[in-house]
Amino acid sequence: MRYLTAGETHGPQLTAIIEGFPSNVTLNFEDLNFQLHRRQKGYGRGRRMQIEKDTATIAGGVRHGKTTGAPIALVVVNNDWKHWTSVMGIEPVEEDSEGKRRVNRPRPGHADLNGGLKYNQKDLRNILERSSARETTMRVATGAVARQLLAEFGIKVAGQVIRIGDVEAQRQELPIDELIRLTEESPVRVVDKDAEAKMIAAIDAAKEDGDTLGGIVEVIIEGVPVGLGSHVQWDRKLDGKIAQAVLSIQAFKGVEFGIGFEAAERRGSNVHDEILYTEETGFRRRTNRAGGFEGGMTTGEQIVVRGVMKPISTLYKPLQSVDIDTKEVFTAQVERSDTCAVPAAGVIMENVIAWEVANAFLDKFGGDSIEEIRANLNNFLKQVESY
Ligand code: EPS
Repeated sequence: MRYLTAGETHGPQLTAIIEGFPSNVTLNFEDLNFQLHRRQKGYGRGRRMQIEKDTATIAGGVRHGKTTGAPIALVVVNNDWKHWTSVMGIEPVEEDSEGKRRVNRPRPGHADLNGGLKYNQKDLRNILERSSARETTMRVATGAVARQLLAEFGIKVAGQVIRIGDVEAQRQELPIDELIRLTEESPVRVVDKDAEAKMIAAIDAAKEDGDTLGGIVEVIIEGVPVGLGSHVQWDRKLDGKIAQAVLSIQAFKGVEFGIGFEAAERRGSNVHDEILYTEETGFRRRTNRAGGFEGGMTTGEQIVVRGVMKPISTLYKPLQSVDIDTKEVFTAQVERSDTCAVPAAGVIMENVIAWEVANAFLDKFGGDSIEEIRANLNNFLKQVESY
């Protein structure tokens, strides 16, 4: 499977095409839009989220509620476009037109300057419009489609915020359905109520100061069979693919699995997961410090991934920058933005990881229809059982 996205943050619409999705999968449009709505929630977002009410339209690949195997085309309209038709219009305009809202003061931390130099654009709006995290709408839409394939096989996805700024949530071991329910009720997607209040206060304080906050989110996937991914080639290791997907989310700077970076401090005996066997459960691990991967393949335990998001680069009290015309020192341009998007980033991370897992699932059990995939999976599970 593969997908591409297109569209600008203040353009008419966002578009995605999914290629290679199997046939006969029932697509639940409510579930798809529920993922888009989850991404728009979260304490700390700006005014833009009151303007947009993201809803996906399917423009290909689905008939009478089921996929046909043809490319799936997804469209999300930008409601804000009506305010930006002259700024973002397709038609040519005068070079020095006021209506262009030209950006010539690159914002530190954004793609503005590198993109301007690379694509030889003297209006940095041509860079920021595409580099904007608005694009993650389509990453969630494509992931939400993949997630429905995973759900057919009982695979569940959850996410929780672990840290915002200097506030860390107490991590609690909960059944996955409970974790999904409790995080959904929280405006910052944490279970720990004490941390929730402190995170909200930290976001308010950062907003007051014209500043922004980053954090850490954790995604858990349960019900994945053993053996997705492969040890035999570097680009078939599924943990590697998930890491790439997470780091490709706007503003993500780090990723870890299981105990992650903590493994550096511990002895091996306190890092690796002992292997157990019973007739009932088959092979299991006593612990899951590896976060569900050994040798680039799933162990069958929960996949546990954490990602680090840096604070959003657009600051209402901007940092120093240089005017690209005059080369004079200025404070960077202010564009409307969010104070903290960590809760939304958790939703994005869930869905991009769901995509990677679904893709690896199809690599292993591939077939053109859901029936063929199910037969392949059942064969493999029988083989594992009698191993
Ligand atoms: C973003 C800036 C803000 C965010 C936007 C991402 O948009 P605007 O510049 O229109 O205020 O709200 O996020 C979304 C629109 C979204 O759907 O997530 C940026 O610069 O990345």
